[in-house]
Amino acid sequence: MKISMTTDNQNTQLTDGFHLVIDALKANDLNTIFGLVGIPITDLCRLAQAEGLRFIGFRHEQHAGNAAAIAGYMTQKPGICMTVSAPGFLNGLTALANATVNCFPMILISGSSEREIVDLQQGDYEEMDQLNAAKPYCKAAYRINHIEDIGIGFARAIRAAVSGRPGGVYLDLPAQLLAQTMPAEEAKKTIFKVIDPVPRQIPAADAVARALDVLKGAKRPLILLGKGAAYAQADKEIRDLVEKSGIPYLPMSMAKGLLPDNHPQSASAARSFVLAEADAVLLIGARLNWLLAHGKGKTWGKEPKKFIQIDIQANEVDSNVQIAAPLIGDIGSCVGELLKGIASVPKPSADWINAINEKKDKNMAKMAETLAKEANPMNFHGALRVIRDVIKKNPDVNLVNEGANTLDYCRAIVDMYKPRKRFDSGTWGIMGIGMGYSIGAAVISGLPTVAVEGDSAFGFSGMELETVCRYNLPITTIVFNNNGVYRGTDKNPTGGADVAPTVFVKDARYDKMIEAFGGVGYYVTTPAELEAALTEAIAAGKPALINAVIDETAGTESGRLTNLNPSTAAAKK
Ligand code: ADP
Ligand code: TPW
Repeated sequence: MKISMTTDNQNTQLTDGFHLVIDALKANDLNTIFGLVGIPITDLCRLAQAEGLRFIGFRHEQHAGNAAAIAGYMTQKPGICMTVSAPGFLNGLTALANATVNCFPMILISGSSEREIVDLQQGDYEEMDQLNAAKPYCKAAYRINHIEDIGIGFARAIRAAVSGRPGGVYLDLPAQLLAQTMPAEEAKKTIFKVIDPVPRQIPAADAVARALDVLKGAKRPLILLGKGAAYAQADKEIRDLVEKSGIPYLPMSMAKGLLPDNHPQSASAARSFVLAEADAVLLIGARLNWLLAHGKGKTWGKEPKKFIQIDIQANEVDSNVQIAAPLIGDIGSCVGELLKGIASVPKPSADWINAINEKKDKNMAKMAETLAKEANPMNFHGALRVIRDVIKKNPDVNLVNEGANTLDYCRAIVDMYKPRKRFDSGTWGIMGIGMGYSIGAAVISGLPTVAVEGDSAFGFSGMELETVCRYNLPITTIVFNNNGVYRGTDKNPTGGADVAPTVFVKDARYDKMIEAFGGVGYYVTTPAELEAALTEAIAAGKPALINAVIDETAGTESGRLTNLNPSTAAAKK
């Protein structure tokens, strides 16, 4: 509130909605805005920059929203996305919904048109009832109508985003609100820093005892770490629990690196085996959704399982199968309580550990053989082998990953060594997070970021290469170019001029796109060339795109999700 805007007749210093919005953000250390300007927020974005906040402007709101979402995931503070009304808001809404589904805290702030005209549907510029449109797709939605409520409105939005299960919040700022004025001295009192926005939630003692009892009775225990565990920033407690219990663990894709993937207790290389064979499973910040086959069926084997579930959201329990021991609270507190009793839990038997290690050795040897093959043209495995090696040498790099085959193989092949370094398509399996997450991760961490992208996946956010170059971000985008969605070999069965639905322009020069904005483009066709380009690009710390030409016959339809892909019986004739 340094700038007094104007004075009224009595010479009282006045401030306005624009200033108070910025003050509310600053008071809560929300110092970065990802957004896209236009009526009515252009001046708000200008003012934010003038007041020392960082404003990162995008070419499409969905990617600004994705950047905010990943910033929220990395920091436990709500990421901030700012958009204009109706279409800008709707463009951002996909990211808000995706953040909510993934339990990432963010606030989508959109300007909105005149309430009186919108509500009577009299046809205003960018007319839309944004508040109600947002409600079904986010954790909470609020509108601030009066300038005196800006401080309290932001407090509500912040708390809703980060307390309990994190998620997306929509905050509607009518154009009129921004222009409202009030005495600056009075206004000062309305802005405040939210106290303890992420309160600890301590689990009940009997729930802890019940969980320990299940572990004590287990013959083949398993710990499953989800992205909630990574988000919780309880890295030391989780590592202690794994190591002190001696229980093998499996990380979900975004929990990779919470413990280094080469940790001796990682059962990743024996995933199918442990899911089928374990008799007790401790879920830490992971939901039994489709990514875990809903906790039942073939994946989970014949033996009945006993699940212990640590989660902050009580009604997540029993969502798909019965949970024997729910442990409700924040992960740091729950794991801390389990640690106190872990000495009373017997170590897993040598039989269980040996069986897992045997399976791991066998699968790793098989994978090593596949990776060692020099395929020409280059395939997914050849390319990912060198990416794995480069990441191992640069463990601080943020890795963003999307596509179908590109996602499945990269998750399996590229090891992570540090927490909250892997960001991917997540709970929805969404395409389009590539450049948004990369920009968010690079801006928040200041560290080199590598996006491993299917060529289709890249297309959803490709124009943000200009944003990457404009802010000179240390982002290297690798496009796995196999000429289409999944692969590039489909044919139009009619013989007509249109290509098949999954096919793109052959040998597209994605590397030239980044050159248009002043970045460095590489065109590579062998693993050796890819390794050299990636090493150079990471070291340079400048915007780069590597067009990695991949055998167009190498992918499978839908990657590993073929079972979810209905296909017509007629087409199979
Ligand atoms: P994954 O996709 O990696 O399996 P999910 O997104 O399905 O992970 O699950 C994350 C879970 O973590 C959600 O159910 C969410 O409520 C929970 N969660 C997030 N943060 C915390 C926290 N701090 N403490 C406890 N649970 C949390
Ligand atoms: C918003 C459907 C899932 S995976 C994919 C699409 C279009 C792209 C796969 O091809 P790509 O990868 O990226 O070239 P690869 O490695 O197999 O060659 N729209 C949205 N989300 C999803 N998931 C889709 C469409 C889809």
